[in-house]
Amino acid sequence: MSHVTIEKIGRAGVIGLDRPKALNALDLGMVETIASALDDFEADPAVELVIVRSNHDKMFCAGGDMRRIRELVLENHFEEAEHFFRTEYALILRIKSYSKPYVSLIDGICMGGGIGLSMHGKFRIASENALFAMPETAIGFIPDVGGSHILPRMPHHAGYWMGLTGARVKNFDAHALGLSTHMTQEASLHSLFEELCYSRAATETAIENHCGVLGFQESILGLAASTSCFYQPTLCSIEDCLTKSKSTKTNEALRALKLASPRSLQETLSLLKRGVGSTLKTCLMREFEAVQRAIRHPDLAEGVRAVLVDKDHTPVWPSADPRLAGHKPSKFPDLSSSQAML
Ligand code: QUE
Repeated sequence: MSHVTIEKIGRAGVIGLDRPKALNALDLGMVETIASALDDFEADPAVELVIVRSNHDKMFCAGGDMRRIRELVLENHFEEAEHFFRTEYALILRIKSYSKPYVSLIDGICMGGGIGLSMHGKFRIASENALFAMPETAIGFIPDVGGSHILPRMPHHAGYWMGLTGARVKNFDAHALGLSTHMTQEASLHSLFEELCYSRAATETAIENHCGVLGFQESILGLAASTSCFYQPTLCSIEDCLTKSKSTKTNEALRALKLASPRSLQETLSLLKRGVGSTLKTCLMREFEAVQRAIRHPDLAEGVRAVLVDKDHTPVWPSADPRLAGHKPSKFPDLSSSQAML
């Protein structure tokens, strides 16, 4: 059974994310079901647009099913883990070039795979409950799902801030950064949905009938305070800048960087820098190679353990161990035998 519902409502093909116990985190079955629904909707002349939404309150999609990925990795089932990401990335490319209007209704948490499912589509409608983040460095992973394409193209270097620190962004900030294309209120989502399904207005007109006109964006100043250090070229200089700035925002960012996997941070910065000049397809191929490395490195299992399994939020990163950093483990003495000698 897949945790997605597929319906035709009026002129719309409707994809409903339906895995509330995991905040709609995507597993392989969900990705496959969504991909085949997109094929069917594209071929069906009665379907004029596609809507993606959650069947449950307070969530859009929390990401990929990283607990499952951790289990596969711990059993050395790397091919099965890779198969999930390959299938997910194919879906993302499909969304990017989809021939009918693709509308995401985002009314809650939208992280990682949720960003992948929505951000490559044409219309992203965010309510006041929408919360966007790419928090993968906290679990020893990388901002994938096309993150290396999206993040380095965001204004104010904000994507570097989001991808490295996992910062959560909402409301006007999310709109100013291009995460949402339209803003609305939770209270308007029902009537927007009805108009999308049943009116004869163009998709964009239907959306605009239910979305607000932007006023003065006070919060953009706070955003600049968070992101200014992320123009720095290296992790060291970013941290140095944040340390010297001593504001609430820079302290928050610094704390997140100190908690994240050192290996993930390096890999992320490199992916984002290379992604700015690359197509989405090239970015996804590069991310897939980075995923192949990440699932073979012990930081991932430890990060998922600390954040999603035990939830102690105190990861002990193998990549932070100076004895291991940059070296092949085989060059080091076997500690158990040296202890035996003592
Ligand atoms: C980084 C991530 C994820 C995350 C937290 C991170 C992620 C993900 C989830 C998640 C959250 C709640 C659930 C669940 C998964 O959290 O990818 O099943 O119930 O799926 O810091 O990449």
